[in-house]
Amino acid sequence: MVHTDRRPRHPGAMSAQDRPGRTPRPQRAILAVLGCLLAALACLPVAQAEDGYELWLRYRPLDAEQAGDYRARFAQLVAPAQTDVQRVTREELVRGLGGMLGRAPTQAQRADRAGALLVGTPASLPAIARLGLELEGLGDEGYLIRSVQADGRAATVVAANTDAGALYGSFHLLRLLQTGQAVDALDLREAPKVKLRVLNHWDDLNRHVERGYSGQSIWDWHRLPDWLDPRYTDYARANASIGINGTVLNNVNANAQILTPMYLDKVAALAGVLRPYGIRVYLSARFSAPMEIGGLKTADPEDPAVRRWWRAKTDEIYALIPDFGGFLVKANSEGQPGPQDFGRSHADGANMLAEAVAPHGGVVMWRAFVYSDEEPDDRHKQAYTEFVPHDGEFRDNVLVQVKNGAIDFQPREPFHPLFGAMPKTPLMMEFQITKEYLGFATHLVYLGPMYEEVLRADTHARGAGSTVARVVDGSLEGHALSGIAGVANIGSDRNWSGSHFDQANWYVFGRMAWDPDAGARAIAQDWVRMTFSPDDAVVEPVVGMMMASHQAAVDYMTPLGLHHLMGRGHHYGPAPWVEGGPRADWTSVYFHRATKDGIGFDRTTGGSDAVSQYARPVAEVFNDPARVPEDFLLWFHHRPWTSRVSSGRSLWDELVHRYSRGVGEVDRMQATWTGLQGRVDDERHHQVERFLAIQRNEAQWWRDASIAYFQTFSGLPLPAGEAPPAQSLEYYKALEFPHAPGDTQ
Ligand code: GCW
Repeated sequence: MVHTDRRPRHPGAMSAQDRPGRTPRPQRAILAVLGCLLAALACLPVAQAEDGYELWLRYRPLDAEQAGDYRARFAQLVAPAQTDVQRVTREELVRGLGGMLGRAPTQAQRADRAGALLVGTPASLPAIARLGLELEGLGDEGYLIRSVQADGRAATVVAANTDAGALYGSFHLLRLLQTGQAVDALDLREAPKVKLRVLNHWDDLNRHVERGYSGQSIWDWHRLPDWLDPRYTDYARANASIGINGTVLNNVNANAQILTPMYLDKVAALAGVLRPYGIRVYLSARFSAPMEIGGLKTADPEDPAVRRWWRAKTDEIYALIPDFGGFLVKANSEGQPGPQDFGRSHADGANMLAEAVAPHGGVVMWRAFVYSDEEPDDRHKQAYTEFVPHDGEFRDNVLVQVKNGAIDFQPREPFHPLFGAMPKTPLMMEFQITKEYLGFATHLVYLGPMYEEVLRADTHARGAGSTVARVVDGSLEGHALSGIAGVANIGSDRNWSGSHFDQANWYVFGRMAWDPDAGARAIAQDWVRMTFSPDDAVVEPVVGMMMASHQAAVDYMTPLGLHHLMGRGHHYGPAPWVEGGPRADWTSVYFHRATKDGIGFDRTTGGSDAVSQYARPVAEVFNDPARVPEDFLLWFHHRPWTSRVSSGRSLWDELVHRYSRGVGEVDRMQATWTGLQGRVDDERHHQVERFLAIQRNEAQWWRDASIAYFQTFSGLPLPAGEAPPAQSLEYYKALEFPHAPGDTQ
């Protein structure tokens, strides 16, 4: 990426001694010897730093045979660079093709030989216009990639209606080469199914990142706007390569200062870096900003002065950033201010902001992650209870942003009952990419299977096949606006995400936001090929580890539908014993409800009745202990310790079995990874190996602490062959982690 290119020089490149020179003879001889030495050195394989900075855009030289084949296909590049987007597209192609094929293609204004690559739009490149391709239906971000005859010669074309489409198509073409695909008969058509594909940074202005485990915030606010860290460009490249087209720069627990002129200048500078890559910036707005930075006495959305303030503020933002995306808002949730503070509804609050951004084409993403302080009801039910009555009241540039599950990004949650329950409102998915509840950045947990499970879940809102994906992409109810957000795992760490494997979660988020029907396994295969090695002997075992990793973490942390059992505040490690404190629904005991009789949260019709928030066919399944997917058994049911589960074991024995199974899976991951030594560069191999060792220890800790604790309720012995916890329950309870990363401030 933006750093010294340490690739070995291409053997054919001319060096000083090859050139006809005028140097006197004796010196020439010495220089010739030196030159030969230098040339020899240049041809030695130079170890390339593999510190993870380049992500999946490494563009390492391909093997000779493949490179030769591709080189003939991409000998000449015809890609205009009249606009910023066109310029970065061409730069990326030159960088990518040059890196992989050993030499950059020659560049030309028009194709005049076989093996040209034409990139652009009918407007930007006459040769593309002449091809008469069917670009209708590709919208303003889609593209096609096709092997064609252009003016009688074999060529490859990446064509789109817009520059952004051509950029996305170019990244796709590079991916084909990175993953070793045949390129002689290409005929690909792609358009994103979801309109807004957005990262949410939970980054504070002092560079602390809430639930961030990869260093400080990537945004160096203090040095902005004058210093534009090259990382911003590489961040934009990485995002564009997976189709992300928006980013919310600051934490939803927002500081109103981001809306002051000083910070807006910084935001505008970032927007300038991201714009050529098709990425719009958005900001989290603090609802009480008119009082905090506007000098008003109220932030009541019905107050004319408040409305005027937001309109003026919005106009000010658009004057600086004409393509500003809009606002993300966390309101009346976990102590954040909101319209309810003034007796108004979520719709009133959202609509006020929506009205301000509407003339500029902006949107409001209003979060549904709400649960009230006073509300004694099951927290699972509260978002639905608060939002469903307002369906149909939101302006048409408002999206309601819903977490994948009803509690809070737990290791596994059933899909949120709001999906399918607000047909008149575009519902945006909010996934968490940062692993707040899944081992921070040290545990290898690939989130692809979890995203896939949620997106493919059937809400039955309009009969069978009404998947969450169809709700989110807008097709179920015919919404033009649609969106997916991911809480970013990006920070200042050299490898961006805190660990090499956490890069895969950023990657899969983008790919699934573009196509919610994409498969987690295929995406993992692409990622491994691009990030580690195209060697099948690496790809298959690594993909195997990744695909098993989410279930493994669920097993060793919260099996059978248990949830919210982590340490208080920082959320690090097991703490099923957490009780007391400011609110019951911030404790573990509230969620697991273990007693001498059994364990689990009764959300059936006889319990909190959360099941009834789902469409009838789903509710019936969840309500029935014999039919509910076992992965959600204790999410919806309180079950006796001795009741039988499908394996034939008692619930207690199954619980212990699953805890151990999770730990066992980490053992297998370690063995697989150790076996890859020498096939993966030492630098990354070593770190992953050490992180897996941490994960193994912590998996054991989760198992042991949880079993020691739950055994005090079940009173049952461990099944035969199960090792007792290594330490006493008191030992685990006494552990403290005062400076665990990512905590709220
Ligand atoms: O997951 C919880 C986190 C909070 C977070 C909140 C939210 C930004 O523990 O740190 O605050 O959810 O999503 O608003």
